[in-house]
Amino acid sequence: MTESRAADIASNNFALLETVADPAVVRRMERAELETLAGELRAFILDSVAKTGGHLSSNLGTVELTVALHHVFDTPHDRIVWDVGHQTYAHKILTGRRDAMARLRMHRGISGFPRRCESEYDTFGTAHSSTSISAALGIAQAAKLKGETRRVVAVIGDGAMSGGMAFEAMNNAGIADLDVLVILNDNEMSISPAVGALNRYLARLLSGPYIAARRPVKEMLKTAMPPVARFARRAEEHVKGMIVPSTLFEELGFNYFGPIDGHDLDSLIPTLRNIRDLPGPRLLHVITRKGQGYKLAEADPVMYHGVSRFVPLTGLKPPAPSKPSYTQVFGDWLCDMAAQDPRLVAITPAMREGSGMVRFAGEFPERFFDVGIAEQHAVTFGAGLACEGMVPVVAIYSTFLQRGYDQLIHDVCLQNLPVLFAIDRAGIAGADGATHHGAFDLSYLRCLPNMTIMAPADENECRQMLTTGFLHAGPSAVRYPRGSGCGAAIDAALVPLPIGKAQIRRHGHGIAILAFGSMLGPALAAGDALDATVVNMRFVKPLDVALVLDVAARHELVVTVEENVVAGGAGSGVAELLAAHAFTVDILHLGLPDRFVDHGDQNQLLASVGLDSAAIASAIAERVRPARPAPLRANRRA
Ligand SMILES: Cc1ncc(C[n+]2csc(CCOP(=O)(O)OP(=O)(O)O)c2C)c(N)n1
Repeated sequence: MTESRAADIASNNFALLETVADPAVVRRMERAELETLAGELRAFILDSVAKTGGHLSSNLGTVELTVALHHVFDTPHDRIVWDVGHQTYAHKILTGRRDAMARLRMHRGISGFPRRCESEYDTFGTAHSSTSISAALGIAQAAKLKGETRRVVAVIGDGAMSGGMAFEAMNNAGIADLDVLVILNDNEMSISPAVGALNRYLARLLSGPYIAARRPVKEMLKTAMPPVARFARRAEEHVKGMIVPSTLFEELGFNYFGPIDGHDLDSLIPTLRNIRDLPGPRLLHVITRKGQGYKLAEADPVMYHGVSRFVPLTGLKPPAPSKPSYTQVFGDWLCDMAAQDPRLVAITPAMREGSGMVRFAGEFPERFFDVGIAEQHAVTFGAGLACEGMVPVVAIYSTFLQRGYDQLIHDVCLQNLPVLFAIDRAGIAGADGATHHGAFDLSYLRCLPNMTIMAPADENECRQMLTTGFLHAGPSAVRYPRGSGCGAAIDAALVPLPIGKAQIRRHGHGIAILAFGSMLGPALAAGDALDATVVNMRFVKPLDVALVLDVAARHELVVTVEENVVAGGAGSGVAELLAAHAFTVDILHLGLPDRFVDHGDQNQLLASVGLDSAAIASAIAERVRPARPAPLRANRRA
């Protein structure tokens, strides 16, 4: 960051930016003003994210691209579809949400991702990657069917381009006869350095003779008026076919342009102008740098990918030592288990840092596989490894495992293969919001034959359960929440737990609370307040049948508590079990509601959905309070 820009931040000098009520103002701006606007926008993003936390590197990298897009395209009539959407802060600021950035990702504040309900400029809701080309094609197809004239642009990063959906959409786009512009924002990074053959190919495109051969035609295209550009394109295709191999994108039916400097408005604006009305699928390859303009983020884009609050002049400070997170517990267990068992291999779909695998990747590089943003492939790759006697651990966020669901059913469970799923961010994820909460995994896993599902109540139990799953002969899952647990000592030997055994943690009267995983702590507190029996269920599948039946027989009210939607969750499993044994007992299911929960502070959100100890106690008290003719009795219908 330059001295003057730092001074701008200090003096809050966003004079031009403050005149931008909507993108129409950007469209009217002169070239010099656009440069100033981009500078202010970058400073504003840095200043704002430093106060709220959020995605930083990716947003600093897309400032000029965003300015150029809103300058050249008639938004919102023209549709811009952002992939992942973590890089849309400049877009939000230019589309009327500058002041709202002060409450970015906070409860009742704006989301960190595009949302259709937030702005008409947010054409498609995202946060899971690789959807933009599909959505853009759908939008373009709808315009064609309705006879509407609008331009449609998908902006996708090289990381997101590695996802299967992006390939499926490209395959379709090549024959779809739709006018779609795909902008490939290539910064050679996913969250960590981008991996895979496509990434290597893009790097070759940048350095190879191909670029040199087509540069003169591209220069012409940059400055030409559209009719000339069309001629230039035909000429280029002719020349290109004779002297250079066509790009992968051209082979797929796209007209390929670039690569151009994505921080240079003099490249971006004329190029976008000249190609915006060309027919058919086009791909513009734009080169940007993550963290652009903020030296610390440029030097370490991984650390500055997602940040908490910090001071821009000094940068992020290493976090103060605190209780280890479940993610760290998993990462350490992975290394310990790998040291002991050479069959262990670990797979991540592009989440090395987030899933706590940096240490493992360093210590066991030959057994570490980052497969890119490719959850479906990650699961089936694991299945293949398991077929040959390896024991794969697929480390994956609950929300992203949703992408690999058929693979889980068809490739893993159906073949009863020993793949261990280490499912992080299970439950309320916090500031990333509805797209990232792990709200459904217990429901979608529980119905799968052969699956063993565990939910640890503390860090040590997490370690024990991972060992249990690893040594189990079939598919298994350990799901744990974001953040740290209760601070239990982490000293468990690598020995398995008895499968399907729960543990009574408190003996009480009248009420039995069956707590799953992260809910044990609040359930124990509620149990103290209500003198209730509290059970640490440990296993969601198989349930401890004998213990559940016994507890149900000895209490008037059975309460299930889980950090998963109530619908089809662990509590449903308990109800099904009781019904199967013809047991009648009053049951109360507590869990996540049947609606998408917004973003905000994790604890605040848990309280708001009734999953902290006070809310659990009051929900139970409420249930017990209504006058009932006689105390309910658990009775076996013989
Ligand atoms: C399906 C899915 N898996 C994983 C993620 C987590 N994730 C968020 S951003 C990101 C990297 C995206 O890289 P790229 O598209 O190149 O954008 P950049 O941040 O480099 O600008 C990943 C893996 C996700 N959002 N969606």
